[in-house]
Amino acid sequence: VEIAPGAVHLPGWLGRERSADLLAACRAWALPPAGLRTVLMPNGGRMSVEQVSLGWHWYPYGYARTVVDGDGAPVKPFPAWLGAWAGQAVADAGPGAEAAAHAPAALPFDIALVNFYGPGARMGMHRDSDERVPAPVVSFSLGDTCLFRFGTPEGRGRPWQDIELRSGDAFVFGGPSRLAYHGVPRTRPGSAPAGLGLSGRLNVTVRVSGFSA
Ligand code: MD3
Ligand code: FE
Repeated sequence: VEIAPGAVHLPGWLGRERSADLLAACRAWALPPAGLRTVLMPNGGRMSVEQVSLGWHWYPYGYARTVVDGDGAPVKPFPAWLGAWAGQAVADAGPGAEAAAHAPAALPFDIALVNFYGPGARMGMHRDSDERVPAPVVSFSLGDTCLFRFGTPEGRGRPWQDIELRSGDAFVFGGPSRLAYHGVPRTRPGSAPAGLGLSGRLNVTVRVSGFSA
């Protein structure tokens, strides 16, 4: 389902097996060193979402190989299988999600950001511009349903579209949607599928850094 040019929602794409495997991997990634942490923003506020990075460590605003704003440990490796899933989701999304200026698979996926939303956690409207190439971003959701707000590249305000993201959904943001503002105004605590065994919401975004080493 294409909700805007290059923004393709793939409901239920993960299925049960990949959902269970991704959740198990997230539990391991959450552990220290270089595990789950809240991010202190330059304005002094702390993000309500807890986050862990793979491949390259994101901090406001850049990427590093160590947790420069936390325990200082080397970032955990980015697993090849997660890059393969993201590449398959991009292929399943169809040609609109490929950035015009970016040849498919010209560069491999090499970053994942794992976001954990406990009760009341949210993410304000922002855009993701710390990567150096226009490759698509692929998002995978697990656990509680959330309200996802998708705006325009022009600014944080309206117009926007409100969409529910559910456990098992994939979303590909490529082409003109890659630099659109977006956020998560709320989750729906208790809405996770009973069989999964997750309280709260996890979102994994898979990205191409464009960094050389
Ligand atoms: C559109 N995560 O990690 S996923 C983020 O649910 C982030 O945790 C949200 O925004 C979450 O930066 C939303 C959907 C998403 C992720 C990355 C994008 C949409 C995007 C990058 C570019 C355009
Ligand atoms: Fe984002």
